[in-house]
Amino acid sequence: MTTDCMLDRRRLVKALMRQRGDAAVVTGLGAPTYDCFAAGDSNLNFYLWGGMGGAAMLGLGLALAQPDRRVIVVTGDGEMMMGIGSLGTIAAQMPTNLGILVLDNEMFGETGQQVGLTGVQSGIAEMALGAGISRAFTIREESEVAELIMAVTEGKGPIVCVAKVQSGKDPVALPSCDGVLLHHRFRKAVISSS
Ligand SMILES: Cc1ncc(C[n+]2csc(CCOP(=O)(O)OP(=O)(O)O)c2C)c(N)n1
Repeated sequence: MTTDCMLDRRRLVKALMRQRGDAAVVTGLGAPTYDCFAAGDSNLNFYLWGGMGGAAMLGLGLALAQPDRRVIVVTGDGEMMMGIGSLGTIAAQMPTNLGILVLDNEMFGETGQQVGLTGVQSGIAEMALGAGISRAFTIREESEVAELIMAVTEGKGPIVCVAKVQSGKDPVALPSCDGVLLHHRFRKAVISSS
């Protein structure tokens, strides 16, 4: 991890969740899922326990199916890098209601803190711009958090925001890992509030 990664991920995610309104939130596996659950459970949260690389694409499908609802993807740098090609598809589909937040700790926290590619040369916001996403940026300072939250929750999408966050030393907060339950309660919540 470089000294770039200073933001408190739990505080950032908690602040984001306070401003989510009735957004559907898809969480990438590992620490981003725990961060979102720790901020408060919701039937409108869809926690991914697997499917590494699929969070942004799942968000795209939801955003297209629910055009009047905000869809927020909260994921990690490792998860996003695994599905990096999805950004080209998202740019092509241009869902205006999709905001993607990448919590970038420059490592695979879940599996033992191996250095990830964003800790070497790669920049996810730059890759998003290259994929054709018109708004993508990276923040490193607390003073930029409010702008990031506004962009993820309300900005005209598709938007990719990257926050350089500290490695997770936070207490693990585990939502249910019953996939059937998570699927049904999310589907019911989305349908009943559309
Ligand atoms: C296809 C696949 N490869 C590898 C894994 C193992 N794995 C689970 S979480 C994870 C790292 C996730 O890193 P990141 O998205 O950056 O999240 P962090 O925990 O660092 O916040 C890895 C490699 C997996 N679950 N699936």
